[in-house]
Amino acid sequence: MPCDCMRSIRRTAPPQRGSIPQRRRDAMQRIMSAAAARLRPLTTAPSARTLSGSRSRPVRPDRRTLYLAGRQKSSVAAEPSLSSGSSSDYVEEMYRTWLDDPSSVHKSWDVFFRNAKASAAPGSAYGSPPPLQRSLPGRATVAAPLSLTDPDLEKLVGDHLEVHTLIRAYQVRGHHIAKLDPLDISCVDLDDAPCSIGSHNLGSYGLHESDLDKVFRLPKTTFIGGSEDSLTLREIIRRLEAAYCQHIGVEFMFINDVHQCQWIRRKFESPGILRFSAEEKRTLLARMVQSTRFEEFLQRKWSSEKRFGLEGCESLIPALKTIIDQSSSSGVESVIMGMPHRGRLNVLANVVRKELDQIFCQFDPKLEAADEGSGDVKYHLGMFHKRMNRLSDKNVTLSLMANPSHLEAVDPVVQGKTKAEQFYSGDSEGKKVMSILIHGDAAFAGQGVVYETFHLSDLPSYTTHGTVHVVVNNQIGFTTDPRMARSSAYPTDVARVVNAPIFHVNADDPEAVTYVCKVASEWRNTFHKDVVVDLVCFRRNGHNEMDEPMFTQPLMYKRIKKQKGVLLKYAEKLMGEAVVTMQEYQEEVAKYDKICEDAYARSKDEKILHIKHWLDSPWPGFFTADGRPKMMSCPSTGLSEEQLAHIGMVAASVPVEDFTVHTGLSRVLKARADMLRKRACDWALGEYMALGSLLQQGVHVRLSGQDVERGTFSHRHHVLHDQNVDKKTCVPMNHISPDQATYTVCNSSLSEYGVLGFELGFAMASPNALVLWEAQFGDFHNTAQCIIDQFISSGQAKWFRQNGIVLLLPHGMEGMGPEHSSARPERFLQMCNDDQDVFPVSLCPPSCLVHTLTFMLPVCQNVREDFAMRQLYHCNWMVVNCSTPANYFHVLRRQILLPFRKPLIVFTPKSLLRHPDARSSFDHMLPGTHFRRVIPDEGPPAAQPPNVKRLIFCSGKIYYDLERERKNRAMDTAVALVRVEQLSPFPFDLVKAETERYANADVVWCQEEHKNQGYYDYVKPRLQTTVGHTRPVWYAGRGPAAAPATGNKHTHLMELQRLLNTAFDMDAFAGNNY
Ligand SMILES: Cc1ncc(C[n+]2csc(CCOP(=O)(O)OP(=O)(O)O)c2C)c(N)n1
Repeated sequence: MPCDCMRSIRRTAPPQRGSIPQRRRDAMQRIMSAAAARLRPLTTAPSARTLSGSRSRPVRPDRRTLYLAGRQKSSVAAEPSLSSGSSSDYVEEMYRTWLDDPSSVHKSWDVFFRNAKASAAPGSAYGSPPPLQRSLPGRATVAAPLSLTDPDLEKLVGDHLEVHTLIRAYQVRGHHIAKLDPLDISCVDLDDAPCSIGSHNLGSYGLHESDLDKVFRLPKTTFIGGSEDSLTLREIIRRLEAAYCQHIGVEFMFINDVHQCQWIRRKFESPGILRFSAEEKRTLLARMVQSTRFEEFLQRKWSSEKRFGLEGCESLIPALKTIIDQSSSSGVESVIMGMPHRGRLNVLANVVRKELDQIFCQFDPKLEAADEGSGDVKYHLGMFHKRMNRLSDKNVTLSLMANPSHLEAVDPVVQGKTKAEQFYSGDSEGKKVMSILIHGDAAFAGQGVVYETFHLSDLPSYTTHGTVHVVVNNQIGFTTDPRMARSSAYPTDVARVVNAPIFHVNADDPEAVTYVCKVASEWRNTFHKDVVVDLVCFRRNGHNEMDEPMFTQPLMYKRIKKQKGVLLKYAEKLMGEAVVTMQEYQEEVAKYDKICEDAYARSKDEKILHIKHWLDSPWPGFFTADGRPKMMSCPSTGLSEEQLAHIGMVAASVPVEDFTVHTGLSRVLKARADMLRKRACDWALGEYMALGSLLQQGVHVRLSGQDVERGTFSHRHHVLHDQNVDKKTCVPMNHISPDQATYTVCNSSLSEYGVLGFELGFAMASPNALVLWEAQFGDFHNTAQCIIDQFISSGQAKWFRQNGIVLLLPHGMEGMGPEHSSARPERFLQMCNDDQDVFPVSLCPPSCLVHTLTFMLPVCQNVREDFAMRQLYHCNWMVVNCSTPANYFHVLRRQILLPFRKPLIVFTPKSLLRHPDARSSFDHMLPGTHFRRVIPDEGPPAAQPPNVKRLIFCSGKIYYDLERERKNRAMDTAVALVRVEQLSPFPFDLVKAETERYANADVVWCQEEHKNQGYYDYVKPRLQTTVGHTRPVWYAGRGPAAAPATGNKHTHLMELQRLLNTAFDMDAFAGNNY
């Protein structure tokens, strides 16, 4: 019968206190059966010992896999095998020796065997035998098969094996019965992965109550003995239950590394690990006071404001502080954090230490915003702060990254920024810079980007050498129960893909939380691998403070209402232990309350809100003190002939000795050399020149994306592979000059969301790096749409931070079908912030403008540049579609030579990569040259503008089709072709000059994309604004369509011809309504 909506109780009613739920008992029974199947008598007799339980599986002797019921299978390939017989051989060996001559074995073994033979009273057989590894002189190391006729011996050895199995079962499954849930409503559905451990289940292991006081030797795979190597079964079980079944549940036995498993076992099994000094307990109490009273303070002052409080998981604050303390003590100097809404203000206040008055004034609705941009709600803002860590006595920089509502989207961004900080500080092993990611349980399980981010964690160019993940597992996602929110037992199962240990902990036990966090940071700082802390808690209020949780989770919330606050519980515990007095506790509370009250009073003096005070990634020295660009100009982006020739030579050669490249690649390099002799560049060479020259200037360049090293279209070849030696590679770009910056070019995992987020984070760390992400084909960017919408296009407006990331998006209708054709320019253009209806004269100083018939125009080149700069400065991002290698070269270099940073979206070509006309002469790349926002027609039309009947504006590859068609039709003087290379911000000034030059021509926008796609919707109103709505703007292109392109080559070509016909048909628009 389904239970009432107590959301976490899964398929069964809540367990009675003190009793073991039937479900668990069944579960235990089942696992026992499985384990029983592994147990055999020491003889190799084919019949397995019959043990209780009915669902045992046969075990192949050559497979060391522990078969578990249901979906969880645990590989123990890396574990020393219990069934390998090493310990049993040893005992047998010992017994045989003892039978021969009792004096030839250690005294303790002698006592042991004599007692055993005499069926000693429980507990009295033991006489502390020597360690297993001690070899016996003169004894054979491999015992001949012993025919065990002595039933006592058989039982003795069998019992030892069974005890070992029992120990192992606790290590594998102890977390299943740990008391993790503060509400005790059993949130984890382990029906399919049951557990059979505990003293009441001895029978499943062939053990009996009478064995409880017998002494058993401990295997090397446990540390419960501390300094003892044997214990009674009763004590073994007690210690295992203490280690694995209380408030900490450790999931780690899937890890394929014995050393790492042993490390974890030692950390959790060693006796006395949870002993805290009085001082440590008082510090922990003080942290709990801060965490709890902060939320209470906000609630008192702003009871009707959303703050996504931490109530129910107050121990998150000591958890994070412990991780930071511990990491700082291990040498970490910078911690970069990402987290969602829940408890964020608390983390800002009590972990990052944002001034409380700055937080409180965010609640004041009357304060005006001082900065440009939209700003963001207070629980999304970021922060950067350097402070002294009291435990380590060292400085540590803490950054909490700003993030959007989109849960988990910030994960890869944090990782990218962390990687960049590691890179720039030469921290190649992650010893100085680390990341902490905080998650909600529903989001951690549900959002695919979590998985994508985990998969970056061990890739050479993406690893941050271990992240500590902390899950605020309040067992609910908005109104949704875990049973509806995930198919896995725990919300943390995703972390298993990278062999990260998972430490579940009852968040109502602050000491257990603190211990687990200590171990987690030690793990990270020892193994430099990811680790997860799962804080099992509850959410005292609704999703936010205004939300009524009883609508959907009535029973859960009835229980929550009765739940005592964790601070009070912990304070009472410490008072009971005489660690603090009531008075001391109350003083601690009063002290923190006063800090809040004082800050509140100060916050009232604030008149203005500054978003820039919430910057998570400052760029010291890049801007003026008040955050402005140091100049408003951009130098020429051209290079000297020598530089071009030198970089070209590198691009056309193999700069190392004894390196065999593929013959096909030799041809590519030779073709490059031939081109260079003609002082020309194709697309790949233009890119080489841009990136290489920036490296020469000391600018780090990082190009990342799927297959970018070779290039999807096999045109780039930035990494050469020796054809004879495995993994021998050469990156010629790193051989340009001895003092150059490093070039990082890296094939990424097959992810867009995760990898683009990562690169965005990387670009955040420094303005002096060119960070490029290339999509395999432009349309694949849509799986990273959240990074584009929430961070790239709007990041500066929301969070006052700039970013110069470059997106390279292969685009073009080439008959390849609906996919692989369109990078969806319309989407990027729709998000541009320039006003389609306003000719931006306000960007020009009045002295630089002249009146034309319709508008004021900037007059001279300097003024034009200033206009262009101001336009760029005010835009949210730049969108370009370059038609020549030279222009691509300039726009990449401009990205770094600009005095500010904006994201750059580049639609890049496919067939143009090898198009013989899509070449640029060095002349267009020399000093004095620059990126051309518009490329006017420089042929016959420009010589006789009045004769031109049609002015066609276009962008990208279609230019070459139009050019060919114009030639075929001999219409060189009648039709002018003008390329709009920078689509956004729209080059109003240059476009206007063209429309005025060809005053007799009708104005056409031509594109190869469908009418409802491409550039048309963006360009049309801007062209109309440019001509003051005095002339029609006609369209030549494909009609509207749902799919970006046809899958039929013939149709594709027909469509192309049709649009070209329209473009050159002088009567095409006659009589049409405008
Ligand atoms: C990608 C995304 N989808 C949906 C939402 C709407 N949303 C906000 S909070 C929330 C529940 C999150 O649950 P959980 O991750 O467990 O965190 P909690 O709020 O419980 O702390 C949802 C669905 C969102 N913010 N982001």
